[in-house]
Amino acid sequence: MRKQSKFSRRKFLALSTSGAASVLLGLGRQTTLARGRLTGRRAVLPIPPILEGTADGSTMVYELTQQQGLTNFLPGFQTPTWGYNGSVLGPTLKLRTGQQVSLRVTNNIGVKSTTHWHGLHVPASMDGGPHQEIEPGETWNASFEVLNRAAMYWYHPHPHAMLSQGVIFDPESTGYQVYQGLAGMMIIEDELSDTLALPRTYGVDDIPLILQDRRFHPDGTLLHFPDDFNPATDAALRKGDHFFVNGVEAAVLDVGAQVVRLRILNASNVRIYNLGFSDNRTFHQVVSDGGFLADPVPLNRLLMAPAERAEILVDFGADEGQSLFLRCFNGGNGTRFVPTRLQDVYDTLDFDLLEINVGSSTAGAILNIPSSLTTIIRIPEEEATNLATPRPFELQANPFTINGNRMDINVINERIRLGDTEIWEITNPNMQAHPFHVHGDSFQILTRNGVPAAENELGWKDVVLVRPFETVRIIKRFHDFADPDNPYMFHCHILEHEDVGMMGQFVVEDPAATSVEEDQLLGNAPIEVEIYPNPFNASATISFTLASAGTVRLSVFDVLGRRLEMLIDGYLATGKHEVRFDGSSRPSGIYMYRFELTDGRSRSGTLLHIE
Ligand SMILES: [Cu+2]
Repeated sequence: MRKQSKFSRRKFLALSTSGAASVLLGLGRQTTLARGRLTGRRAVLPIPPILEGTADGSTMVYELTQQQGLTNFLPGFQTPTWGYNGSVLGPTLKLRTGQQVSLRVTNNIGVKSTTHWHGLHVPASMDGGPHQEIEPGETWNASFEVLNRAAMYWYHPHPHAMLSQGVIFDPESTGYQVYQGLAGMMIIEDELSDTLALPRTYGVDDIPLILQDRRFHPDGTLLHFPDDFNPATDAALRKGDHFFVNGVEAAVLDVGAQVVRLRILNASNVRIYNLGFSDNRTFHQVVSDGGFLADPVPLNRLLMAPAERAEILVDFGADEGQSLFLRCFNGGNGTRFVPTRLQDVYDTLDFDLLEINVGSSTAGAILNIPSSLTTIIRIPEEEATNLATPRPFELQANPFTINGNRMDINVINERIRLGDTEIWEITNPNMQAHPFHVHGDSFQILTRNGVPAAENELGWKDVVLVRPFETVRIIKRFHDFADPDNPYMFHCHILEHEDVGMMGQFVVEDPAATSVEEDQLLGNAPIEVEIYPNPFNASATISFTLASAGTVRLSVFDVLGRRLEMLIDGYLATGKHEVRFDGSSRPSGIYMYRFELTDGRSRSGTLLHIE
C-alpha cells in the first residue's frame, strides 16, 4: 500500500499543487485544510436535498434510484461515480416515528445490489441486507412502520459478493458500492425531538455532515485498489488521501452566531476520525446512533468509527465574524486503532475537514444548549436471559472471521429466541479496532474491559468500536420480528473486513410461531396439556386432556418448522391421554409440539431438549 500510494501521489502532484500533498511529502506536519484553501478553490458545503415522498393512503412512498453519473470531486476532473437519485451520495429521507412508509429502490447501476436501512428497527425481510438482492433494472419495495427513536440513520448497499478470491474487487461487494458513492442519510423525528428546543432548520442551523475519504487515479477516476495490488504486502482497505464532506473537499460552511446542530455520519469504508474544532472548543453531543442521550455531553474530541453517527451542538453565539475548522485530530493516535503496518499518514495526523465561517444569527436562532434531553432507561443486566453466559463474538483477523466462521450466506450462525434480551460479549484479540454493527434494533453498551461505557456511549447504539485487545459487552432486546427464514446481520463495519468474511447471520425465532396465526384466527383447541419433564433429557411425556372426542393430530417440529414426527393421528375419546416423545437421538435445543383438530383449531407449545 505504501508503495502504491506513493505512486499515485506522485502522479497527482504533476496535475495540481496541493496543501495536503506537501504534508504527504514530509514538507511539514502542520494542519492543512486539504487542497482548496491554498489553490483558491472554495466550495460552499452542499446540503443533500430532502427527498419528498408521495402519500398513498396513509403510507408515504419514497423513490430511490441507484444510478451512474459523473462527479466533480477534483478540480478539472469528472469522476465516474454512483449515487441515489444523482451522481453521488443520496437525498436525505425525513421520516416520522409511527409513519407507514414504502421505500422503493430501483437498481440502475448495472450490477446486483441491495439497500440497507442502517440502524432501522424493521423486519429482517425489509432490512435490505444481503438477502434482499435487487437485480439490475429491478425495483425492491421495502415497506414498514417507522419504529425508531428520533436520531439520524443512513442507507447504503449491503450486497454480499460470493467470490471467495478477490471478493473486495467485486463490483457486487458492499465496500465497492459504498466507495463508488452510494450512501444517504435518514433523519427520524418523533414527539421527543418535537418538544426539545434544538436547532431544526435543515441546512441552516441543522446541518448534515457526511464524512468520506477517497483516493484517485491520475486520470481522476476512483482508485479502489492499485493496479499492481499485492495482497501479501498491500492493505486491502479503501482509505483515501482526499477528504470529503457531503461529497465536497475543502468546503466552507456559513453559520449564524448561534447554537448549530451538526448531524455527523462517518460514511467512510475504513477511516476513523477523532473530531474536534481548531480552537479546541467544547461542544455537546446530544444524540448517538439510535437516539437522544439523557443530557448533552460536553466534549472537545469525538471519536467516530465507520457507520457511527453523532449529533452535536456547537455554540457559535460569541463568534460572529470568526472562522474555524472542523478538524480531525488523528495526530498521536499511534497504534490505538490501526497497527503501524496498515497506517497511512492520515491515521496519525491532524487535518481539517471543513471551514466554518460565522456570520450574524438567523431569525429564531437557538441560543442555549438545553440542560437535559430525555430519560434513558438502561436495560438492566438482570433482564438478559444469558446473564451468566453472554453470547461470545470473537473478531478474528487473517483470515477475517467471527468466532472462526467466515460469512456464509447459507449458514445461520446464531439463533435467538423471540422475547429474549441478551448480552453479547465482543472480543477483539488483534491490533486493529473493529466497529461492530448489529442489525435489527439499537443496543446499549454495558462495559468496555469491565469498565462502564463513557457518558456519550450510554444511549442507544448500533455500532460499537471494539479497540485492540478490548472486550465490549452490549445488551440487546429481541422482542419482535421473529422470522426463521430471513436473518439479520452482525459484522465489522470496516467494509472490506465485512466483504472478506467478518460477518455472520442471526435469526430471531418464535418457538410457537407455527400456531400463532391459527390460534388467533380460530381460537385454541380445547386441550389441556402437561409435559414432564420439560426441559427433558432423553424423552418427554406429553399428557393431555380432550374436552370432546374427535380426530387429533399431534406433531413435533424443529425450530425451522419442519415436522419431525407425528405422534398421534387418529380418533381419540374424551378424557386424558399420554404419549412420549423420544428426543435421545436428536440434538439439544427447542422443539415445538402442535395439536391439530379436524375443525382447524390447534394448540402448540415448546419442548426444551437438554443434554
Ligand atoms: Cu474489522
